Amino acid sequence: MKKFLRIAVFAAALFAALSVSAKERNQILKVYNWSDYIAEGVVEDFEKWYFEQTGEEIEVIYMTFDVNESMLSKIENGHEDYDVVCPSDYIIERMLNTGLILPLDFSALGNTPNYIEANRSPYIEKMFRAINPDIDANLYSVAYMWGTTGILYNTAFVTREEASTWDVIRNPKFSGKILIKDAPRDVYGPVLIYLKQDELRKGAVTLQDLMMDSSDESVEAVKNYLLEVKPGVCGWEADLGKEQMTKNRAYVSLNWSGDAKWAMGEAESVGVSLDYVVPEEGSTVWFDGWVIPKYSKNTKAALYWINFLCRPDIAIRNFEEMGYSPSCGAPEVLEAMIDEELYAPVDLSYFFGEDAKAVCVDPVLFPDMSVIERCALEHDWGRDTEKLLSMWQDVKGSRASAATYIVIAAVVIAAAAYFAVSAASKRSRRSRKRR
Ligand code: SPD
Repeated sequence: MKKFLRIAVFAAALFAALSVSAKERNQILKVYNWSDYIAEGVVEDFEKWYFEQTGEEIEVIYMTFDVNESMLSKIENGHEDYDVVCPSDYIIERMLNTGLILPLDFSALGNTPNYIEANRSPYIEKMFRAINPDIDANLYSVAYMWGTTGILYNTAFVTREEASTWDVIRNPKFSGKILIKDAPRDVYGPVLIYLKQDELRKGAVTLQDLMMDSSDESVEAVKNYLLEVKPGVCGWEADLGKEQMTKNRAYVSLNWSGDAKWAMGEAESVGVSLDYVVPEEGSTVWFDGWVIPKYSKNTKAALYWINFLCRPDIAIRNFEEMGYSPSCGAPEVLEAMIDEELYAPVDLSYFFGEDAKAVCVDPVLFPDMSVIERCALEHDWGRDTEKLLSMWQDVKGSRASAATYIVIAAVVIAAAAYFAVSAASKRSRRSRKRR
């Protein structure tokens, strides 16, 4: 009986494997997205909706990443055939510049409503145009979520004033309780803004200048600053920091607004009070957007995927579960976010149009224009990116120090000497026995 069961399980597994591999490539959609970045059930609902719209079956193969650069390298160097991926602004810029992404062909949508064009926010449109002055990024990519980079802090230990400067990550009061995002560009920008605050105030440089500044001098300055910060850091995290904050394991986290919003909600339910602020010196504003890489093998389903995520009800579901601000500028999205009991009015006309001059929405998600004005978009560094990644390794210490190499070499030499001596003594014992 046991044998029969084993054969049956094997046959079922083989059948499942064969039926997946028997699928035509145009029945498969390979999606590559950030981890923790989509609400439960959305993938399955897309599969059903695609069938309703086109009469064609689709199976989504959903894969995730934590770091922009590792995702890019799979496409740039590995030529992986992902159909649709979700990089951040400066990576979209790089992909545009290097011809790695395809223009969006809306005619592929046939009679399906075009939610992408119907719900574009004027702000997102403008920011996407700023990605590359020569090529309109709106023709190649569609924003998914957006936000700011700032400080998430525990209000029981950190005051708002203390959190309102980037120097909080070097404040000895919070040593051992500081988390830093493991995202080199998102840390480099704010730190450089902090270091250059006097020049910024005097107007000698602009935020935009700093976003392009990959000079040796600036990279070195940021590196030295981060080396000073490092002893107080309890983690360089890609996704786990938000949870650490809700559990009181860290008090200060250099983080994205979406993670902050999620953590603030979770923390409240366990009696921990967190808040988020964009430091006074200025910061970065970022966008993650969908693009279709040139190695895509199913551009039609990829476009449908992007279109589905721009449907207001889907945008609301994703926002409610993930905590990230949707890029969809539909009135339903604004409506879903208004809470007059919880929030004071903010001016969101920049995002939702003139009717949104004073709306009661969480400012962590949709900051007032005054905050946006002190934020800038990151830009691609081209070949200098290597410089940044190498600085990051030096700071985090993943590169072994000279001392580590000396210790390893000493252990190897000692082990080799031990084996050589014991082999020689065995040989001499054997030859003595023979005699
Ligand atoms: N868990 C999903 C996180 C996605 C956040 N993207 C922000 C990128 C900023 N460059």
